[in-house]
Amino acid sequence: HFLENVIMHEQFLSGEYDTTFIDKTPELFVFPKRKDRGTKMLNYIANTTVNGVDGAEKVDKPDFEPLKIPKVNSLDEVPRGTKQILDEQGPEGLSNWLKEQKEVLLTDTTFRDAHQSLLATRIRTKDLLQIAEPTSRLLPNLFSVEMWGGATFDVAYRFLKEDPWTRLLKLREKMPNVLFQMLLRASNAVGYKNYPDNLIHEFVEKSSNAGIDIFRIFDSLNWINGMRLAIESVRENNKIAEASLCYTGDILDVGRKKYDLDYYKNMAKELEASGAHILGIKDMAGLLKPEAAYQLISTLKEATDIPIHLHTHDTSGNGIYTYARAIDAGVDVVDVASGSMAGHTSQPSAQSLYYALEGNQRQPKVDIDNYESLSSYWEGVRGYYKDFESGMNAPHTEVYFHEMPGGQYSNLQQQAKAVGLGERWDEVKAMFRQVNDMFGDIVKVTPSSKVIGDMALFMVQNNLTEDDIYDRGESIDFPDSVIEFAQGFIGQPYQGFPKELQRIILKGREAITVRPGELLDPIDFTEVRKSLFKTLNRQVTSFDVISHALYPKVFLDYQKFCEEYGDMSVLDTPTFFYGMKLGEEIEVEIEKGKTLFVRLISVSEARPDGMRTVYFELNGQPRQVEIKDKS
Ligand code: 3PY
Ligand code: ZN
Repeated sequence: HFLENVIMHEQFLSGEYDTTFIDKTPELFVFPKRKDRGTKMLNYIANTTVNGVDGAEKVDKPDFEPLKIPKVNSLDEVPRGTKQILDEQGPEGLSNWLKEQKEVLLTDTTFRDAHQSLLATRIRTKDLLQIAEPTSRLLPNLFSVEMWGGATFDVAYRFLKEDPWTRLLKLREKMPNVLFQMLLRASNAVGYKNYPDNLIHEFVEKSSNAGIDIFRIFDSLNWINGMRLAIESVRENNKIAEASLCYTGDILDVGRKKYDLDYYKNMAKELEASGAHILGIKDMAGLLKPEAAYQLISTLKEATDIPIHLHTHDTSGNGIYTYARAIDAGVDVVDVASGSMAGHTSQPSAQSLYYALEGNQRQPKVDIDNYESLSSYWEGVRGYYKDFESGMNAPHTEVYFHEMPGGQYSNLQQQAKAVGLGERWDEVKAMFRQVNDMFGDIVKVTPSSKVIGDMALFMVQNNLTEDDIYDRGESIDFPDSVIEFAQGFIGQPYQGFPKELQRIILKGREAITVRPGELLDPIDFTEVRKSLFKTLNRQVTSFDVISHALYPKVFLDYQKFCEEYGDMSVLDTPTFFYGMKLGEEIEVEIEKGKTLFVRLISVSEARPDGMRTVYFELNGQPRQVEIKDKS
């Protein structure tokens, strides 16, 4: 603590100190009092056992089968992979290598989009980490593993009470051979609004240093002005810029002209000219039908000279067919998920695609048995998170109508339940489409999809129709995200805003047409660091500084949680979500080589003041914790 105090002291940071600094600065010797880790952890377990996990209904802890982790030998040399090609040949070299490959390559999204789309992004680092080394050794031929970005950043702090940077660093250690890919919402970084330019720059630099190789960059309105800064930042860090167009609408529908083949062709050429190493096609809702995929990929292959990476969601059930046609047209890489985490709102299954391409020259070169054994692991893990399942258990072709992104489906559904609209979910979906049309048919992907989702929830909740908005809009207080969208704070939609609706929402507020980043003051990182040091009373990392700048409240709430309970990412997932059963014993490795043994002995009835006593044994010693029963 002494060293921390010194290096974070204002005088030290500003360079205004001499040899008397230590003698004359008594506060350097003030150390924070720390509650012991065992006690904090028992508090968390006791609270979760009595009250359930924060914000969710209390559920009894189910019995789970042990997870099936495939055995690999850590002493064997790690097989070479695409990461080595990037490190040796740079992003251009990697891109050229990619174009030379005959077979289609695979990006595995199980560590990110698959669980974002199926389980509201809830898979914890612990469950990712124990399968990381087997994945790296059993699937060294993957093009990349998508494991960061999108909603994982926010959800890690907010719901999982863990640090997303630690996830990245730890996974990187276990998977040194396959490229790591993240989803970057361009000027919205991993958030829901535009951030200052220097924050985007800093974010890209620090995530490159921490282990990200490929940045899939998109703008939620396909507004290229909003993407250039991110593309340039990635290039400066010698990483791969996968600049992406978001696919919306239907190029096969001749009646729907706004987003036609030419629109995508022009966008792809512009992205290539902006410095993309790879062209991403981000079909975030799974709207790209098989023949549309064939036409789109053929056209873009001809119009550009960079490799093409296709991402889709299998909501309609047509994902494999879409990929098959894209592969016929020469797509270089496609996104798949491990079978047990695939399908529906997630990506198509890796194994299904493998078998679908039997006899095809472009069949991917992966070991299918290895894929199956990894998939068995994920099947077990998925069971831990069943309370977050969307309930979708068959293909939904209605996605062609509502156009809701796969990554949003389970989240919006959770949100709808939280505001008491669980029973009216069908209405929310229909309203989602209606709001899209009112807004002039926009690209819907985070954060523009959140704007549409917020407005749809708002209208259903308040029983408002489209006519009500036009007739009585002046007296309606619209959700903040909707106002910010109309102000131009997340960018400019293609062909502009519908003027009348924009006027009704703005109620006299100004709208901008320039890039929001041009107007936002840069962040003073040294200032943030200093003030964080004061608040947190500990050494502050560059990662903390960025996270605080992106999500001040979420970040500080997480710090408060850590102060109260400690680092709960060490708990096994069933205990993290459900607490413990009477008589159960668990082992918790709180750091390498230091394991605590916890047994739950009994829980008293609630007393008149609502308090209960929870009796444990911690490493054989009796311990008790007082907890307020909130039921
Ligand atoms: C995200 O931005 O989180 C997405 O997954 C968009 O599809
Ligand atoms: Zn996606």
